[in-house]
Amino acid sequence: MLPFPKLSTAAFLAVFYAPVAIAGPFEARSKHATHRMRSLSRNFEIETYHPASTFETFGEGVAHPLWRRDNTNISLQDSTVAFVQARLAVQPADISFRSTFSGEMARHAYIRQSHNGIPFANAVANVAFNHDDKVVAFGSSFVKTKTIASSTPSIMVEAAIAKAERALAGQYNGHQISIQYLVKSDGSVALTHTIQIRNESAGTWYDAFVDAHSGELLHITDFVARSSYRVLPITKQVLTQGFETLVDPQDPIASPKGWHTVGKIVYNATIGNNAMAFKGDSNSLTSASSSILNFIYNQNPTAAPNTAPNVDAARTNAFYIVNTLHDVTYRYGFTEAAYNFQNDNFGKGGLSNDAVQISVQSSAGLDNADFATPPDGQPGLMRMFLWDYTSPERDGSLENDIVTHENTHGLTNRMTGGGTGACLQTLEAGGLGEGWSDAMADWIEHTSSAVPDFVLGPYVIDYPTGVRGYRYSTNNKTNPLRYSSLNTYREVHAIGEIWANILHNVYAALVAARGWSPTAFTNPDGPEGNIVFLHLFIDALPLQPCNPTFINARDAWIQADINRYGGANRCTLWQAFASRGMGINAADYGDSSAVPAGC
Ligand SMILES: *[C@@H]1O[C@H](CO)[C@@H](O)[C@H](O)[C@H]1NC(C)=O
Ligand SMILES: *[C@@H]1O[C@H](CO)[C@@H](O)[C@H](O)[C@H]1NC(C)=O
Ligand SMILES: *[C@@H]1O[C@H](CO)[C@@H](O)[C@H](O)[C@H]1NC(C)=O
Ligand SMILES: *[C@@H]1O[C@H](CO)[C@@H](O)[C@H](O)[C@H]1NC(C)=O
Ligand SMILES: [Ca+2]
Ligand SMILES: [Zn+2]
Repeated sequence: MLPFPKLSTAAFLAVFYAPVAIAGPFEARSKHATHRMRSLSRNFEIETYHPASTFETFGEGVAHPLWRRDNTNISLQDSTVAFVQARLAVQPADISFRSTFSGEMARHAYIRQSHNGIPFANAVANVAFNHDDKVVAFGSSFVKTKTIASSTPSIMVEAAIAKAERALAGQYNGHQISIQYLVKSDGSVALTHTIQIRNESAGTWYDAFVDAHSGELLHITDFVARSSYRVLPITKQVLTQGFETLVDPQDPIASPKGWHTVGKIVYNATIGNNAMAFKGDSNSLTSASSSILNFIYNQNPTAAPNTAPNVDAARTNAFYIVNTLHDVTYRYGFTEAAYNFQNDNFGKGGLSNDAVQISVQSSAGLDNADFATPPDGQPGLMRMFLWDYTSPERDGSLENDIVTHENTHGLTNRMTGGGTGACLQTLEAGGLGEGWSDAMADWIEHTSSAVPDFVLGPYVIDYPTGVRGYRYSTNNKTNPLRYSSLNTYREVHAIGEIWANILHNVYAALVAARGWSPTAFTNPDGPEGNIVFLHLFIDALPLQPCNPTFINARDAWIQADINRYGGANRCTLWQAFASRGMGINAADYGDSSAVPAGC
């Protein structure tokens, strides 16, 4: 924590805002945090580059150059520009605003480096301010530019579209094309045409960055978060799920017009303001079974999932889960202004017309599911597949932890980096994404203060230990994963297991320290540990930098606790992180069990 200095602005700048290092080009260090190799087809791979982020958190906050004790009435934009200008020694003309939002505990500004008025795609920064208008977190991947391409394209956009469509085996989807700068790993800066390419039958959806001078495809953002589930030996286990009839499960605060109304229209089917659930195409919804808004379809476990009434039971369940998650996470801060998924935003900020589309029993795959998160204002797409480990097959839409896992990709991709859907792209950040998705499924299934081991996907593959390598557990023999396991893991779901298990232990520690609330879904104001956990989970997302590392993600939790609880859970959090190798000296995938002095 830095004290507030009583100095003139000029002196203050010199003393407290000595510019921090700006990320240089790729150096000889682990590439987890900066790169991702993607195989797009059998003979085409592309390695994407995201300049390393610096991330600092400031506890009770530091003053920015325009801060005045007697007047905190300065715009978020002005405060942000002043802080970043001082901190990074860049000019205001080098800064362009992407978006801002005010959460309960912090106000967030997301900016991009820019040159001649053209923003950079992969050099971004985020600044968070607390209620005193002091800076509490700063993440940046701004770069020192060396050679920078001319800002006037020499390749026409039509040629760039053709190149991107060919390379990515899809079609330009009509979304507005932009010109953006892109930092390459050698430090040079290219000018690009940025074009969305989709292939609906293949389930792909990219932003393609085509060099506007050479015509080369330089970079992609992959909007689809896929899940793959490891196969375990099949033994006998049947998970019988108890269906119940719930009446009015919607939360009137989070969904003021319920789950079936958009504008003045009340839909008599699995469609509404937050989500629509269909099979095949968007006309194939489940209609109400009797008078309006009754969806009573009794699943028949001995019949194939794609026969009546099982299709309707599946659409109804997926629709119910996605809406419930919308409502619960809304209470904890995933609101319209925080880039959530809704058709009508009721004038509360953010971009609308982006409710989640749920493709139930999608024929595009088997034994899996996925979720595409394009930027705020474009609908998320969840595709749920059938699983053929059993006969009849089982339906992922009827296993709530699979639906929850997928839907949480939408939460984390939208709330990290300001609604772009582009900030969990590195291997390490993608791994965190998988981890949060498992951790949310873990969180939402608790029905008491007990913290049993958690297993993901036992129903769909009909196997008691589910689809992951280990159960999530507080017992380090049951689950031996630690921060240093990142040294040997090379795949996003495997890396996600490390993070989800750390969060399982953070959850257990918070519940042990602060107890458990049975009303956490609709009352986020209690002091209990399960409520604290979900607040910190969600508050940390917008604090962390674009493409966070594990260390960044941990630091964002610690800062989120300072913002909301004045650091009351600091030692509990540090002890839990340290128990799995993420103590204060953890770095470069080397464990540390050290906690701060006094803990
Ligand atoms: C804060 O700024 C707003 C808009 O510029 C202005 O209307 C308001 O009077 C200001 N309040 C104070 C306390 O300066
Ligand atoms: C979309 O992908 C399928 C394979 O899944 C391929 O056959 C088709 O040609 C692709 N479409 C385009 C426009 O490239
Ligand atoms: C809703 O659908 C049900 C069953 O399909 C039907 O009986 C009912 O009349 C419909 N209600 C409205 C308002 O369309
Ligand atoms: C595993 O857990 C036990 C019991 O909590 C503890 O004593 C031991 O130090 C832990 N081992 C490691 C490697 O953290
Ligand atoms: Ca939105
Ligand atoms: Zn996933």
